[in-house]
Amino acid sequence: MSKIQTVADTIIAGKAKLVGGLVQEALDEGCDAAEVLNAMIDAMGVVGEKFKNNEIFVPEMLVAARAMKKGVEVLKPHLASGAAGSAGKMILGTVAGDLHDIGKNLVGMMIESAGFEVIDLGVDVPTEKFIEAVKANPDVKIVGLSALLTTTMPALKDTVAALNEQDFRSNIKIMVGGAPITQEFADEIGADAYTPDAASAAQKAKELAA
Ligand code: B1M
Repeated sequence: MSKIQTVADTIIAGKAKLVGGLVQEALDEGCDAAEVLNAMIDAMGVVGEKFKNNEIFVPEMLVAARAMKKGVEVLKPHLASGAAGSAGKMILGTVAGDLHDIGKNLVGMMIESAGFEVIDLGVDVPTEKFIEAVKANPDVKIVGLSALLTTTMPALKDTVAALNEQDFRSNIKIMVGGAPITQEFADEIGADAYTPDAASAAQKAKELAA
């Protein structure tokens, strides 16, 4: 079995203590960091499928998420390379009611490596906190919102609507993403951009801030 497959299987099994070492071994053997990351993302997809099929439950999803995070820690220096801050500032967060942060963290990491300073507000972020953060950072160029649940899509919509009403609106661009989000939904709620993954989010952020 390839080392990358072992990393993926270890994430699915939620063996957080082993993942860091295995990712390092994969890198030492010459595996490409992006390839390792993609296999890890696919592993979380497998975890999601197992959850949907009632083969595993929330605690198992949680340990898989912990394992994924341990692997990302080891990968981070190999993926992120840009000089933070030179492209501008971005505020990022997962919307109210939503605790998923692995995708958001990857988006933040890739956007940082595209040269942005990322102010990460975390998960379950209420609308007012996004607004306060923009007011506290008037030079911010982009606000990025992540939502992973169909049940938090309305919170995403409400946050975008509230941001759209602010005096600072013409100074910022709003980017949205997350598994249930589509370009159509982004257009409907008045966001400036939707991207399906972390790499395209970084590319889009550079375009929007140029
Ligand atoms: Co949850 N969960 N979860 N979960 N979870 C999903 C999302 C689910 C699809 C699983 C399933 O049923 N197949 C399902 C949602 C169904 C739906 O809404 N249609 C689900 C559910 C139901 C739930 C709970 C309701 C379960 C329960 O309690 N009964 C609960 C909700 C809690 C809450 O948020 N209030 C819950 C809880 C959890 C855990 C806490 C246990 C854990 C999260 C831990 C953490 O994040 N720290 C968890 C996990 C791990 C998952 C799955 C298995 C994996 C998510 C993940 O990290 N994926 C997930 C199944 C799946 O995704 N297939 C699932 C990997 C990550 C790299 O991908 O986050 O999609 P993703 O990010 C991508 C893109 O979406 C995009 O780029 C990223 C990287 O390429 N992207 C952006 C994300 N944000 C972006 C922002 C952008 C641009 C792109 O611009 C700003």
